[in-house]
Amino acid sequence: MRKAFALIVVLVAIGSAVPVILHWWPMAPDISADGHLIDQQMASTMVEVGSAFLLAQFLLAYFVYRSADRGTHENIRSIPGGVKLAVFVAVAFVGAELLALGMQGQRAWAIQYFSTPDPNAMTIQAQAGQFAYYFRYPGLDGKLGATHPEKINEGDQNFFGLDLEKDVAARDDVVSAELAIPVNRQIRLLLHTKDVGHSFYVPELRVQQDFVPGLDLMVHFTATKVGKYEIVCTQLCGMGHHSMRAYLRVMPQAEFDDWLKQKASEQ
Ligand SMILES: [Cu+2]
Repeated sequence: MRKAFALIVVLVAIGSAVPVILHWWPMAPDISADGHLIDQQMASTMVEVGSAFLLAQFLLAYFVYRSADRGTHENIRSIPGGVKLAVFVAVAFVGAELLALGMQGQRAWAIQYFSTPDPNAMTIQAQAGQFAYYFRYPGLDGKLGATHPEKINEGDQNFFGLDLEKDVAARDDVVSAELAIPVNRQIRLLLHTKDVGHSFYVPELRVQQDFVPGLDLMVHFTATKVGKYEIVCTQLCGMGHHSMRAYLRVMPQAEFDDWLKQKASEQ
Protein backbone atom coordinates (compact mmCIF):
# COMPACT_ATOMS: atom_id res chain seq x y z
CA MET A 1 0.00 0.00 0.00
CA ARG A 2 2.68 2.50 0.98
CA LYS A 3 4.79 1.49 -2.01
CA ALA A 4 1.82 2.06 -4.31
CA PHE A 5 1.27 5.49 -2.73
CA ALA A 6 4.93 6.37 -3.24
CA LEU A 7 4.64 5.39 -6.89
CA ILE A 8 1.48 7.50 -7.35
CA VAL A 9 3.22 10.53 -5.81
CA VAL A 10 6.09 10.17 -8.29
CA LEU A 11 3.74 9.72 -11.26
CA VAL A 12 1.55 12.71 -10.35
CA ALA A 13 4.62 14.91 -9.84
CA ILE A 14 6.13 13.94 -13.19
CA GLY A 15 2.74 14.15 -14.93
CA SER A 16 2.19 17.70 -13.75
CA ALA A 17 5.68 18.76 -14.79
CA VAL A 18 5.51 17.39 -18.34
CA PRO A 19 3.12 20.03 -19.83
CA VAL A 20 5.26 22.81 -18.35
CA ILE A 21 8.56 21.35 -19.55
CA LEU A 22 7.18 20.69 -23.03
CA HIS A 23 5.55 24.17 -23.24
CA TRP A 24 2.10 22.85 -24.08
CA TRP A 25 0.65 26.28 -23.32
CA PRO A 26 3.21 28.78 -24.57
CA MET A 27 3.02 32.44 -23.61
CA ALA A 28 1.65 34.96 -26.10
CA PRO A 29 4.33 36.43 -28.39
CA ASP A 30 6.22 39.27 -26.74
CA ILE A 31 5.72 42.68 -28.43
CA SER A 32 7.17 44.87 -25.70
CA ALA A 33 10.60 46.47 -25.37
CA ASP A 34 10.93 45.21 -21.77
CA GLY A 35 8.96 41.99 -22.16
CA HIS A 36 12.03 39.75 -22.35
CA LEU A 37 12.86 40.64 -18.73
CA ILE A 38 9.44 39.42 -17.60
CA ASP A 39 9.81 36.28 -19.71
CA GLN A 40 13.23 35.53 -18.23
CA GLN A 41 11.81 35.98 -14.76
CA MET A 42 8.89 33.68 -15.54
CA ALA A 43 11.22 31.06 -16.98
CA SER A 44 13.61 31.07 -14.04
CA THR A 45 10.73 31.06 -11.55
CA MET A 46 9.31 27.99 -13.29
CA VAL A 47 12.71 26.24 -13.28
CA GLU A 48 13.51 27.04 -9.65
CA VAL A 49 10.08 26.53 -8.13
CA GLY A 50 9.43 23.55 -10.40
CA SER A 51 12.66 21.80 -9.39
CA ALA A 52 11.91 22.46 -5.73
CA PHE A 53 8.43 20.99 -6.20
CA LEU A 54 9.77 17.86 -7.90
CA LEU A 55 12.52 17.43 -5.33
CA ALA A 56 10.01 17.71 -2.47
CA GLN A 57 7.66 15.17 -4.08
CA PHE A 58 10.48 12.71 -4.78
CA LEU A 59 11.74 13.01 -1.20
CA LEU A 60 8.21 12.43 0.08
CA ALA A 61 7.88 9.34 -2.11
CA TYR A 62 11.27 8.09 -0.98
CA PHE A 63 10.45 8.34 2.71
CA VAL A 64 7.04 6.74 2.21
CA TYR A 65 8.65 3.91 0.24
CA ARG A 66 11.36 3.40 2.83
CA SER A 67 8.88 3.27 5.67
CA ALA A 68 7.04 0.45 3.90
CA ASP A 69 9.97 -1.93 4.38
CA ARG A 70 10.45 -0.99 7.98
CA GLY A 71 6.80 -1.41 8.78
CA THR A 72 7.11 1.10 11.59
CA HIS A 73 5.25 4.28 12.27
CA GLU A 74 8.46 6.19 12.69
CA ASN A 75 7.97 9.83 11.87
CA ILE A 76 9.81 13.10 12.16
CA ARG A 77 8.80 13.53 15.81
CA SER A 78 10.60 10.34 16.78
CA ILE A 79 13.94 11.78 15.64
CA PRO A 80 15.48 14.09 18.28
CA GLY A 81 15.39 17.66 16.95
CA GLY A 82 13.60 16.46 13.82
CA VAL A 83 10.78 18.99 13.88
CA LYS A 84 13.15 21.90 14.46
CA LEU A 85 15.37 20.73 11.65
CA ALA A 86 12.43 20.39 9.25
CA VAL A 87 11.09 23.86 10.08
CA PHE A 88 14.54 25.41 9.76
CA VAL A 89 15.23 23.75 6.41
CA ALA A 90 11.82 24.72 5.04
CA VAL A 91 12.07 28.35 6.18
CA ALA A 92 15.71 28.74 5.10
CA PHE A 93 15.08 27.10 1.77
CA VAL A 94 11.87 28.98 0.93
CA GLY A 95 13.33 32.24 2.26
CA ALA A 96 16.51 31.90 0.21
CA GLU A 97 14.49 31.01 -2.85
CA LEU A 98 12.16 34.01 -2.53
CA LEU A 99 15.06 36.33 -1.84
CA ALA A 100 16.94 35.07 -4.89
CA LEU A 101 13.93 35.41 -7.18
CA GLY A 102 13.19 38.87 -5.78
CA MET A 103 16.75 40.07 -6.36
CA GLN A 104 16.77 38.61 -9.82
CA GLY A 105 13.45 40.23 -10.74
CA GLN A 106 14.12 43.66 -9.28
CA ARG A 107 15.28 45.07 -12.61
CA ALA A 108 12.10 44.08 -14.43
CA TRP A 109 10.05 45.48 -11.56
CA ALA A 110 12.06 48.70 -11.28
CA ILE A 111 11.79 49.41 -15.01
CA GLN A 112 8.03 49.29 -14.70
CA TYR A 113 7.42 50.89 -11.32
CA PHE A 114 10.42 52.96 -10.24
CA SER A 115 11.70 54.46 -13.46
CA THR A 116 10.24 57.69 -14.74
CA PRO A 117 8.94 57.49 -18.30
CA ASP A 118 10.91 58.87 -21.18
CA PRO A 119 10.38 62.66 -21.63
CA ASN A 120 9.24 61.93 -25.20
CA ALA A 121 6.69 59.37 -24.05
CA MET A 122 3.19 59.85 -25.36
CA THR A 123 0.56 60.36 -22.66
CA ILE A 124 -2.79 58.62 -23.01
CA GLN A 125 -5.45 58.20 -20.37
CA ALA A 126 -7.31 54.92 -20.01
CA GLN A 127 -10.63 55.00 -18.21
CA ALA A 128 -12.29 51.77 -17.11
CA GLY A 129 -15.92 51.48 -16.14
CA GLN A 130 -18.50 48.75 -16.04
CA PHE A 131 -17.98 47.27 -18.67
CA ALA A 132 -15.93 49.17 -21.19
CA TYR A 133 -12.67 51.00 -21.64
CA TYR A 134 -12.25 54.47 -23.12
CA PHE A 135 -8.99 56.09 -24.09
CA ARG A 136 -8.25 59.78 -24.23
CA TYR A 137 -5.49 61.57 -26.13
CA PRO A 138 -4.51 65.12 -25.14
CA GLY A 139 -4.82 66.65 -28.63
CA LEU A 140 -2.56 69.36 -30.07
CA ASP A 141 -2.16 71.32 -26.83
CA GLY A 142 -0.64 68.24 -25.18
CA LYS A 143 -2.94 68.73 -22.19
CA LEU A 144 -5.75 66.52 -20.96
CA GLY A 145 -8.73 68.56 -19.85
CA ALA A 146 -10.05 68.10 -16.31
CA THR A 147 -12.71 65.46 -15.70
CA HIS A 148 -15.95 66.07 -13.84
CA PRO A 149 -17.68 62.84 -12.80
CA GLU A 150 -21.06 64.60 -12.59
CA LYS A 151 -20.77 65.55 -16.27
CA ILE A 152 -20.30 61.97 -17.48
CA ASN A 153 -23.06 61.36 -19.98
CA GLU A 154 -22.90 58.28 -22.16
CA GLY A 155 -25.84 59.46 -24.29
CA ASP A 156 -23.82 62.53 -25.32
CA GLN A 157 -20.68 60.43 -25.66
CA ASN A 158 -19.13 62.43 -22.84
CA PHE A 159 -17.51 59.33 -21.34
CA PHE A 160 -14.91 61.25 -19.34
CA GLY A 161 -17.11 64.04 -18.00
CA LEU A 162 -15.33 66.86 -19.88
CA ASP A 163 -16.47 70.45 -19.63
CA LEU A 164 -16.27 71.51 -23.26
CA GLU A 165 -17.82 74.90 -22.62
CA LYS A 166 -15.44 76.23 -20.01
CA ASP A 167 -12.37 74.01 -20.27
CA VAL A 168 -10.20 74.91 -23.27
CA ALA A 169 -7.74 72.07 -22.63
CA ALA A 170 -10.56 69.54 -22.90
CA ARG A 171 -11.85 70.74 -26.27
CA ASP A 172 -9.24 69.06 -28.44
CA ASP A 173 -9.05 65.87 -26.37
CA VAL A 174 -9.63 62.83 -28.55
CA VAL A 175 -11.66 59.97 -27.10
CA SER A 176 -11.59 56.47 -28.54
CA ALA A 177 -12.91 53.05 -27.64
CA GLU A 178 -9.75 51.40 -28.96
CA LEU A 179 -6.22 52.12 -27.88
CA ALA A 180 -4.25 53.05 -30.98
CA ILE A 181 -0.56 53.72 -30.46
CA PRO A 182 2.49 54.29 -32.65
CA VAL A 183 5.03 51.47 -32.77
CA ASN A 184 8.41 51.90 -31.04
CA ARG A 185 7.30 54.94 -29.07
CA GLN A 186 7.01 54.87 -25.31
CA ILE A 187 3.47 55.23 -24.04
CA ARG A 188 2.70 56.68 -20.65
CA LEU A 189 -0.72 55.30 -19.82
CA LEU A 190 -2.68 56.90 -16.98
CA LEU A 191 -5.21 54.53 -15.46
CA HIS A 192 -8.42 55.82 -13.97
CA THR A 193 -11.58 53.95 -13.03
CA LYS A 194 -14.93 55.64 -12.70
CA ASP A 195 -16.46 52.90 -10.58
CA VAL A 196 -14.98 49.64 -9.25
CA GLY A 197 -11.64 47.90 -9.64
CA HIS A 198 -10.73 46.72 -13.14
CA SER A 199 -7.58 45.66 -14.84
CA PHE A 200 -5.59 46.56 -17.94
CA TYR A 201 -4.04 43.38 -19.27
CA VAL A 202 -2.37 42.90 -22.62
CA PRO A 203 -0.56 39.55 -22.55
CA GLU A 204 1.62 40.47 -25.55
CA LEU A 205 2.81 43.66 -23.82
CA ARG A 206 3.56 41.77 -20.60
CA VAL A 207 1.62 44.50 -18.81
CA GLN A 208 -1.07 43.76 -16.26
CA GLN A 209 -2.07 46.60 -13.99
CA ASP A 210 -5.18 47.03 -11.89
CA PHE A 211 -7.33 50.12 -11.96
CA VAL A 212 -7.92 51.07 -8.34
CA PRO A 213 -10.88 53.27 -7.36
CA GLY A 214 -9.64 56.59 -6.00
CA LEU A 215 -6.10 56.14 -7.31
CA ASP A 216 -4.75 57.33 -10.64
CA LEU A 217 -1.98 54.97 -11.62
CA MET A 218 0.55 55.01 -14.41
CA VAL A 219 2.24 52.34 -16.48
CA HIS A 220 4.62 52.83 -19.35
CA PHE A 221 5.54 50.52 -22.19
CA THR A 222 6.86 50.48 -25.72
CA ALA A 223 5.24 48.23 -28.29
CA THR A 224 7.68 46.95 -30.88
CA LYS A 225 5.40 45.10 -33.31
CA VAL A 226 2.58 46.43 -35.46
CA GLY A 227 -0.68 44.54 -34.99
CA LYS A 228 -3.98 44.23 -33.18
CA TYR A 229 -4.04 42.80 -29.67
CA GLU A 230 -6.72 42.22 -27.10
CA ILE A 231 -6.99 44.24 -23.89
CA VAL A 232 -8.88 42.30 -21.25
CA CYS A 233 -10.17 43.04 -17.77
CA THR A 234 -8.80 40.52 -15.28
CA GLN A 235 -10.51 41.82 -12.15
CA LEU A 236 -13.98 40.44 -11.56
CA CYS A 237 -15.89 43.70 -11.81
CA GLY A 238 -19.56 42.72 -12.08
CA MET A 239 -22.05 40.83 -14.20
CA GLY A 240 -20.62 42.03 -17.50
CA HIS A 241 -16.99 41.34 -16.60
CA HIS A 242 -16.68 38.52 -19.13
CA SER A 243 -17.42 40.94 -21.97
CA MET A 244 -15.12 43.73 -20.83
CA ARG A 245 -12.45 44.05 -23.47
CA ALA A 246 -11.01 46.46 -25.97
CA TYR A 247 -8.32 46.40 -28.63
CA LEU A 248 -4.82 47.72 -28.75
CA ARG A 249 -3.75 48.70 -32.25
CA VAL A 250 -0.07 49.25 -32.79
CA MET A 251 0.54 51.24 -35.97
CA PRO A 252 3.42 52.77 -37.88
CA GLN A 253 3.82 56.43 -36.83
CA ALA A 254 2.40 57.87 -40.09
CA GLU A 255 -0.66 55.65 -39.94
CA PHE A 256 -1.17 56.61 -36.31
CA ASP A 257 -0.97 60.33 -37.14
CA ASP A 258 -3.69 59.84 -39.76
CA TRP A 259 -5.81 57.85 -37.35
CA LEU A 260 -5.56 60.56 -34.69
CA LYS A 261 -6.43 63.30 -37.20
CA GLN A 262 -9.39 61.29 -38.41
CA LYS A 263 -10.62 60.74 -34.84
CA ALA A 264 -10.17 64.42 -33.98
CA SER A 265 -12.20 65.46 -37.01
CA GLU A 266 -15.07 63.21 -35.96
CA GLN A 267 -15.41 64.91 -32.58
CU1 LIG B 1 -13.73 44.84 -15.42
